[in-house]
Amino acid sequence: MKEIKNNIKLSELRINGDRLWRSLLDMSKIGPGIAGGNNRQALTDEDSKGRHLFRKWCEEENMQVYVDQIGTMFAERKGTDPEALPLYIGSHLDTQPTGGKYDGVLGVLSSLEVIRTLNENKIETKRPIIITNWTNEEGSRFAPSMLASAVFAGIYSLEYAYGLKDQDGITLRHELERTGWLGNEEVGKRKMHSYIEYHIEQGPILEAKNKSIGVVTHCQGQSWLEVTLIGRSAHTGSTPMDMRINAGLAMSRIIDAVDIIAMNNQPKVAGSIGQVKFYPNSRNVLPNKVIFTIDIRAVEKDKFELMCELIEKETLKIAKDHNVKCSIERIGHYEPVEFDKKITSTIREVTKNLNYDFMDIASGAGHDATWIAQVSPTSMIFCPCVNGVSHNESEEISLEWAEAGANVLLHSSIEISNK
Ligand code: HGY
Ligand code: MN
Ligand code: MN
Repeated sequence: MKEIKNNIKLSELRINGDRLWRSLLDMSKIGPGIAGGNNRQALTDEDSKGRHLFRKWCEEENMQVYVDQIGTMFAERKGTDPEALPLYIGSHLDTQPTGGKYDGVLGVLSSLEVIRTLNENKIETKRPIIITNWTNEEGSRFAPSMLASAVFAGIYSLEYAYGLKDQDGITLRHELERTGWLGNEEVGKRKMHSYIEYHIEQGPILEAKNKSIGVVTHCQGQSWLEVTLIGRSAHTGSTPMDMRINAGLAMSRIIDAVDIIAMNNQPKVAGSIGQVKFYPNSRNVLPNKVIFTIDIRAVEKDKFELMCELIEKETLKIAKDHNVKCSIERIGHYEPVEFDKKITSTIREVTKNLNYDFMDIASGAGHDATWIAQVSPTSMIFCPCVNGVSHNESEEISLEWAEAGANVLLHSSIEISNK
């Protein structure tokens, strides 16, 4: 086995956990939330500051940083064979409005830690290794989520993405220009050998089973249905109960129905509503319009299709029963994904060689890897998170967990970039 500096064997090489932890904490100081987490929504000034810090760190590692037309960042470490297709590793730096410090960020900064470790040990790889920061993964400011990776995979056009608006009516394109992250590289022109994304599990399974590593074999499907109900504005005091056209009430019945359908189709399905808008949103006016998004998830294809069908049917029925007009627009959708078996087995073998406890797992959350799997052999590595909490400012992981996953990413990267 190759000897490297201080005569340690390549197999004994490990990342520097303290350095990774310092980078995570330094990044978390940008766009702080109100309760210890982060609010660095896509293409805000805070997101831009985080991107500049990431670019500075990459340039300190002599990486060339490229930016494409949707703002995705690609930091390249050259390989010995410039003709070899690169290995891509990475995730996203944008956060939810009440996000944690690790969702997405752990994957990007662990990828940087892999490069730092290779550089300080003067380890060359055949393939270039490219760290990626995908724009607008969260979809909280601009829906749908995982937007840039979807455009990269040819799912959505760049024009469609440019025209997406946030809740203040500001377009994604405007924000790319305003923050200076409108790159000139054509989106999706890059060819990949493979892509690995390291991410927190965002669920309770690994911690409950006392496993340090999740070898991610699948990602559940996700569908976002934006529902608009039209009722009639009326006085909440003087309008008799039996004379109301109450869009708010119909919405509450639909929210309940979504939960019942999901509970009746367990296991491995989820149905939720996270965003609701009332118009005119006045305390003593019945809403004339409500807009809300139903988030549907399932691991298995047939259950996913069934959930989407049942929920859409029940939504239309409840609206009719309440005499409110209803329109449903699918604003985000991807089928359940099985990740590449070869990449997944490399991750599993590396994990075994590093003696970490692991289990195979399906991802409950969506990730950029879900779309990149359409255009390149792709897989994921998970680490546990405390009580499975995520999309919450109290999201927490341990240094040991972070380190274990980053070591699996390091050795998977060495393995694959030398194949
Ligand atoms: O919605 C998700 O699963 C991810 O956070 N984009
Ligand atoms: Mn994420
Ligand atoms: Mn997220």
